[in-house]
Amino acid sequence: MREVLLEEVNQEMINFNNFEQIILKYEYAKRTLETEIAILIDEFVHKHEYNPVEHVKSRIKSQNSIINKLVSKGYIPTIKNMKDNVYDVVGIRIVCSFLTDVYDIVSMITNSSNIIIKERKDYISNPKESGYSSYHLIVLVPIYLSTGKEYVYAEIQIRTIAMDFWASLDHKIRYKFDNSIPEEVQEEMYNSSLAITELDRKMLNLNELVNRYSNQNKE
Ligand code: 0O2
Repeated sequence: MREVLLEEVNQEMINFNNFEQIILKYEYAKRTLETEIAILIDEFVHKHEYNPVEHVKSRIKSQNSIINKLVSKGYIPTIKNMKDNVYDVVGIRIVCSFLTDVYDIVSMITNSSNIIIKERKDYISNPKESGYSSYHLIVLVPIYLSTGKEYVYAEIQIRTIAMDFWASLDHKIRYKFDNSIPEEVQEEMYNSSLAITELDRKMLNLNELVNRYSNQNKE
C-alpha cells in the first residue's frame, strides 16, 4: 500500500470544500434506505406476527472520518476517491434480538428488488481478529434526482443486541487509545467476544424453549 504524504492530504483536502453539496446525495440515499428497510420490517411483522428488530440506527460518516479512512487505505482524500472507495458514507445498523433474526433480516434485504447487493461480509461465521462479530451488506441504493436515477453505496450492519454491546465498547476503546490498544485490553475484549457468542447461543436456546412451552399451552 502506498503511504499518503501529509502535503498531499493538505492540498487535496481543498477538494473537499464542496463536501456539503456532495453529501446531499448520500443524505437522499440514507432516507431512501431507511424507508425501504422500515417497510420491509413492517411487512415481515405482518407476515410472521413477530418483530425481529430491536432498533435501527443510521448515520452519515463525518468528513474527518472519511478522510481518515481514505488515508488509512492509502488513497488521497478526494471526492472521487470517496465515491469509488468508501462504501459506508451511508451506514444503517439493524439490531436484532436473536442470532436467527439476523439471518432472517439478511434474506429479507437480499430479496428486496429495490436494493442491489454488491458484497456480503459475514463476520458472524468468521469474526474479525479483534473478536468483532456482525453481518455486513454493501449495497447500492437508487436515488431519483431531477437529472435522473443514480446509485449510491451504503453499508448495512446487522447484529444482535449482545454483538452491538460489544462493538460499542470496542469502538469507545479504539477512540480512547487512538487504535494503540494495550495488549491486555485487546485480550480481554477478545475473551469477552467469546462470551458474547456463547450468550447469543444461550439466549437463542432459551427463546426456543419458551416458544415450545407457549405453543404447548395453546394446544
Ligand atoms: P465507523 O466509525 O464505525 O464508521 P475493507 O473491507 O477492510 O476494505 P472497511 O470499510 O474497513 O473496508 O470494512 P470492514 O472491516 O468491514 O469495516 C466496516 C465497519 O465495520 C467499520 O467502519 C466499523 O463500523 C465496523 N467494524 C469493523 N471492524 C470492527 C472492529 O474490530 N470493532 C468495531 N467496534 N467495529 C468494527 P469504520 O469506518 O472502521 O468505523
